[in-house]
Amino acid sequence: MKIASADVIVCSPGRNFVTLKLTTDDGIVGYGDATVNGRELAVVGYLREHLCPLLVGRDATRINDTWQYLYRGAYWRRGPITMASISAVDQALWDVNGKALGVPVYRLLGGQARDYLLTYPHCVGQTVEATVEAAAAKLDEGYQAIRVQAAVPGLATTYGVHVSKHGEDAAYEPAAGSLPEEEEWDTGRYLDFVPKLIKAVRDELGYGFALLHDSHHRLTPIEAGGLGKALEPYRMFWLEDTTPAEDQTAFRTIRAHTTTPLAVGEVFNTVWDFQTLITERLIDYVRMPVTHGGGISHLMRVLALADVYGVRSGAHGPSDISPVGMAANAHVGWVIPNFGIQEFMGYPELTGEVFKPSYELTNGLLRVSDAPGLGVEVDEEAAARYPYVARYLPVNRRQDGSMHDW
Ligand code: KDG
Ligand code: MG
Repeated sequence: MKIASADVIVCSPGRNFVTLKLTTDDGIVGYGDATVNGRELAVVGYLREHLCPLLVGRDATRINDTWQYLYRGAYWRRGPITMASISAVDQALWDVNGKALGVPVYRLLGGQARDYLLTYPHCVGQTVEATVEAAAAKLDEGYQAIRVQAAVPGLATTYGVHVSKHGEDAAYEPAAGSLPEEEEWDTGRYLDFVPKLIKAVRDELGYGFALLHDSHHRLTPIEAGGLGKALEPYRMFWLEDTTPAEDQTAFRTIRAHTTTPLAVGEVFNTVWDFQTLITERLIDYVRMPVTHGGGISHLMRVLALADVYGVRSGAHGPSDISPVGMAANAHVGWVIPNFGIQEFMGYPELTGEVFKPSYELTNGLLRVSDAPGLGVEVDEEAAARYPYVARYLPVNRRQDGSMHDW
């Protein structure tokens, strides 16, 4: 079975997605998600110009060898663009091989290890009261885990609580237009506010569910340690991305100050980004998703290392990872021993016109289907109706006008 063609589909059904389509000489089609929010066309260029020509004619059954060829064969390797591109190839090859054998990908990865995947949605509000209400509504729907974010008083904007045409939780839907939106940041106001928010959620709704919060890379290590300590009474499931993620040693300081569980890695893309964090037991959850982490093959390796150190999975699952990438996350979660939780933010309605996943989400529990491959159909005619829209993610400034991490 050889790869006969490699094509890239770029579409914007509610938001931008980049999808690699591989077709074999016997007509089997496999898909892989390569969406990097706000930098989509850089991945398209990497795929079209540099990877697709290498793929045509290759043996589609040699998934590991192709991965090594693309990774070791790239002298300028790693980074989100390269690793999302390699990931798309890897996902598409697993999809092809599952379809060729008539089995779901999870069967090829070792088989089912659990009956469902615990997921968490986003609960947001402009006030603490509105956020508690949003959280209560999700718990009423049957969710057992929720992430809460609320507007920080005194700031014009807060990460995670934008109001947009797709609803309140659209922080990750970049603004269409020529320049990034500018958000406002003040660490003091944030640190004063978050313990009050989390306390209100526990006081009003109790402790019978997993509670998560995302700091989105904005604190220093000592600030993060202090926040973790302040949140200890509220038994968080995790505190996410407290500090800028490129500094692994920051977690030594954070860990020394708090027992609140820590999650990191949604912007990571290789096992090397986790080496210190995992082997020194500095984190509790690996946030790297299939789409940005070199594919199913590479994420499985990272999670195998994590398992040795008692670290569990918690894959990134915002709406800027397509349903193909979400399905790939789910197949991995279905088979590994150290699954923790899966983020499932949800999609704009239009996305469903293009991507038809067969996984099912019921009462916050995600189940993969027995459809061959990854189990996601892509309607290419529908995709053509929604062309790419140039969009940036926001940037972040402190109140004195200087730049801060977004
Ligand atoms: O594109 C950026 C988003 O995916 C990111 O901001 C979402 O932090 C995020 C999360 O935890 O879902
Ligand atoms: Mg996050």
